[in-house]
Amino acid sequence: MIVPMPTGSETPHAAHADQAMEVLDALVIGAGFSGLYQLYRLREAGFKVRLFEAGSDLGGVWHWNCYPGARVDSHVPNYEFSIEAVWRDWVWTERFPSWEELRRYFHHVDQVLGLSQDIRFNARVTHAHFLDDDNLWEVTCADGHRLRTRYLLPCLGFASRPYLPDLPGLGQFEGICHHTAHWPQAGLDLSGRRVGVIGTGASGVQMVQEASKVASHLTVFQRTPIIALPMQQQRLDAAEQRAMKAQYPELFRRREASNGGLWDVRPDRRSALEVSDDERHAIFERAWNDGGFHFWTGTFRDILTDARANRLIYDFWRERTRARVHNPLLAEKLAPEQPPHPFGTKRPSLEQWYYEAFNLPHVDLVDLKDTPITSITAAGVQTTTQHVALDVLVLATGFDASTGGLTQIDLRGTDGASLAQSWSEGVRTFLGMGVPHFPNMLMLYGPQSPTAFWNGPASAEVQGDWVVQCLVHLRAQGITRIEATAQAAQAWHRHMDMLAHSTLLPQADSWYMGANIPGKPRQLLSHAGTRVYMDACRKSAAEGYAGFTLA
Ligand code: N01
Repeated sequence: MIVPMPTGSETPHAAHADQAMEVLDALVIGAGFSGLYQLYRLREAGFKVRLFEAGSDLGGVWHWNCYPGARVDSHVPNYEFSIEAVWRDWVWTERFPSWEELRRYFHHVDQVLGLSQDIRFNARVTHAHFLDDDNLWEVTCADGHRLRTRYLLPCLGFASRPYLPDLPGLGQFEGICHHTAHWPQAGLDLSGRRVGVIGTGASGVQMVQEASKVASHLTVFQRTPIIALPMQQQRLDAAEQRAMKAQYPELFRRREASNGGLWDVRPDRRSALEVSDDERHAIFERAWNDGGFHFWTGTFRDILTDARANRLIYDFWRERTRARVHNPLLAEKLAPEQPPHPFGTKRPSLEQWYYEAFNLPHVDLVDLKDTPITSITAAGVQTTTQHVALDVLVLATGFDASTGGLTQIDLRGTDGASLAQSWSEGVRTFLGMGVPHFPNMLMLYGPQSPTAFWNGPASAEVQGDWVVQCLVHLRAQGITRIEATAQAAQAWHRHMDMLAHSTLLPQADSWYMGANIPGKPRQLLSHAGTRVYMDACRKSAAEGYAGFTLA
């Protein structure tokens, strides 16, 4: 544990050196996969490193998202560290583990790697200001704790700032109301209650499935239908997993080399348009049965780039989905004839009995496109045509994704502007890691990295190794400052834009495009090609960190 330093009356802007203040080589923010990997590897490399975590435990999103039914949608063993000491003695019970099992996994990781001794929990970073003369960051937490660090490594994930929509009267609701990512850690019993869920993204789908089993009445407020894919959940056998462990090193090597970080999800190299109807159908069918993201990114190479190929997979999905919903009017709401957006350009969710839930007599769907919410009342939700009385209102309304976790910290670099101000017209980074005017800050799993299109643990390790090697290089060369150049960031922005427009992704109002938050600049926030991305990172390193100024 870090011994808390005395908190003086100095403001975070204090420029003078405080003799008592701890000075680190690196401070990691966030105890999810990326942050924990940085702590582990940097400590191993001999850096004086600590980790600050806003929550009271490890796990990142798996600490905060403890709503009923929350579970990962990348299957194991893809979704775990490739560190042998960690995987050797660990077995999973399910192919797509629940948040409870993921928390147990994080505790196992901690037990094996001894990480929490260098983590300060309940430490929400509120300010980080760069001290230009010293090439150090001065970091302040909500409780006033401060320290200085050469390198600042935000590992905030893309979903650390929940989005609460500006619904009139939200504060007046007298029942229980929670955002899915602020679910009570002690849990909340929904049995016998009238539950309303606003939002039908991945969180909403999981919430609806569980609530449908216990609520006395469930109302789902849908603005845009989700294209939810069959999870094909499985119980896993411990003996089979142990037998498979001999292959793990090879699987993880393939995961590292894959596009997206799932070793077994690979599309056919052909176009969906160049095969016969029968063959295309067979490939769709196989991916459907394989479950998970096989049906999203594991069929044909042009599903996300060619509108005609995209429509073919949408129609397959729609036919399968409609067959599960008894009421044809409801089926049309959930799986409409005209796609709400091209297939897969909004994040598909994985479901188990989502569509069947709507066949239950106590489950209703309210289509907010037809009848929008006019206000939240003390007793429920008022739409243009009805009042829905509720005991529990769940806001499954998503996140200020990718940037929100960073911009809510008062991060200030060399020009005095905050990161939020610097990005008010749009994100500018080099390689999604460095930001001009913010020296010695390298972001992991952040905006303009492949983040949303990259399996978390794979990204934590592959991108994480790049950062560790970079810091080792700087130390060996006696360099104390690294900063992305404005030219490199501009070129990266053009590259991202070109990439976005080579796909169908800009056609959806998704959080991928920043389009779920009113007023947020519209741009593709994640790099859509892991291999191209890592090639660019390696090229920069091979050229002495081209695109960065070293001093
Ligand atoms: O959030 P979302 P999420 N009035 O932004 C609706 C990951 N994740 O928390 O589509 C009414 O996807 C909004 O409607 P619309 C995963 O990457 C993973 O579900 O904008 N509705 C939408 O339906 C995922 O993609 C896992 O029209 C409003 C919903 O709220 C990401 O996190 C589990 C509204 C938000 O959906 C985010 O998922 C959970 C309003 N004013 C999350 N504002 C797993 O691993 C918003 N909505 C399984």
